[in-house]
Amino acid sequence: MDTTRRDFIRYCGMSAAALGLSATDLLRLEEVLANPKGPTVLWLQGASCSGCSVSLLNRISSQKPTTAADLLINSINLAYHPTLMAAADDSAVSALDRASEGRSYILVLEGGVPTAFGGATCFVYGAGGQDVTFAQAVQTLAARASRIVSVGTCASWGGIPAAGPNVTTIQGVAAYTGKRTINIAGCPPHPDWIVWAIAQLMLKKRIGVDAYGRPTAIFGRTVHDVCPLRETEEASSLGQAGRCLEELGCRGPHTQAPCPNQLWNGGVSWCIGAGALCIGCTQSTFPGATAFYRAGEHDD
Ligand code: FSX
Ligand code: SF4
Repeated sequence: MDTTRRDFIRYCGMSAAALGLSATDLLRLEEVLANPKGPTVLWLQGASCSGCSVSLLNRISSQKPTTAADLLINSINLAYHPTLMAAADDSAVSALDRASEGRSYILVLEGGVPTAFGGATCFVYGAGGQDVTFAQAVQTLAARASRIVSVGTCASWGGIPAAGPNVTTIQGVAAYTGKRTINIAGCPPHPDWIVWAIAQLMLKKRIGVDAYGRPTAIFGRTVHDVCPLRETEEASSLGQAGRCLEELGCRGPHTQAPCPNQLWNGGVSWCIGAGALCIGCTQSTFPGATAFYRAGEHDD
């Protein structure tokens, strides 16, 4: 096993190691996007806010790989990523074509799939003089992918872009393609969850999933199961530190995620730790009916 691969596996152990991305790292990303020895990963973005990609790149580490660039360049052969790759226009599409023809690849999809209007509310690139919709790209690339990872709640089940009236009829990738996907839920997902899933697939390990396609190794327990505020006095309003937020609408009891144990932003905090409620972003029903989405409640 080469050193790079060993480094990557060490990183992937859901450890406290962290990643970051500097301007220099981005330049390196522009220079090197193909490691011929590495497994190929193709990453496409549809109806989303790009927060899943930002989450992946928001990783800071004192151990090798020290940066997201290390991770992406030296370990994952990320042959296509619309917002990270240096190539643009035809050369970017050529890179995608080259990477998807012949050899097997892991397809990582971020964002929901708009299906109304022939998918024409979300174009991802042009090919042969034709604009290609996200829906078309997903169908084509999913057909040849060795595995498909839905990164984020949008790609998994529709998420925020599919909320409310959903006039573009956004679907999750599995519902749209009819194919099995590994659903790395979260809006956004923790970077370790994303990397963990890709690593498991590169290592050809079996990933056990729940009824919603989420890996049980990550999403096997509820936030409430491991919340440090269990059995504490109920808060009657926000800002009462150290009190359980259930009466205020905390969704922790019904949300499968390890946030209390893992922490976010390089291990700094998590939603409840920062005084907010759990909003249930790893659930298939997210965002669900909240005051934000009830007609009239926010009208003047
Ligand atoms: Fe969705 Fe990703 Fe939420 Fe955003 O792009 S899971 S809207 S944080 O980031 O797809
Ligand atoms: Fe459960 Fe939320 Fe209370 Fe934590 S704050 S114990 S997750 S209800």
